[in-house]
Amino acid sequence: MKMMTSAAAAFVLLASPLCASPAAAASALDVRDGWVSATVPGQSVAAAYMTLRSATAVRLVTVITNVSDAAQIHAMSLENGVMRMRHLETLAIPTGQAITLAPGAVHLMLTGVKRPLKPGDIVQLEFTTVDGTGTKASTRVDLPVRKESPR
Ligand SMILES: [Cu+2]
Repeated sequence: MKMMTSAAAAFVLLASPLCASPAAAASALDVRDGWVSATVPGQSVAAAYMTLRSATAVRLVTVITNVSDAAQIHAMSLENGVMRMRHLETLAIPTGQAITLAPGAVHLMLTGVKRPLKPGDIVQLEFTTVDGTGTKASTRVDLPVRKESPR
């Protein structure tokens, strides 16, 4: 009887910090200042830029859109005086740190864009992240298209 009581007390102590943190809010990716570059006639690629934050450390693993066959995470680096794009499998988003995707830096590359994207269009993106425990979460955003040549 006494053991049951202490077990119950321990459960309450363990459970309360979990109850205090809303799981849904903690797993959601905060996407700000996002935009997608307009396509250049004859080209089927576009780039997406934004600032990403997360309340918990996560890795961005998948991005899908309603306008392209695929979306890849790309990094740009200067190699022997030439800017090169490198495909990243995942993008780490440490707790509370702003990760900025910008022209000339890390960006999302939309490939196989199905129709021309022009300023004023809206592109839906869905991000899938994985946290340290392997739990997946998805975040959906609508980003405006702006006039800018994809790199
Ligand atoms: Cu790229």
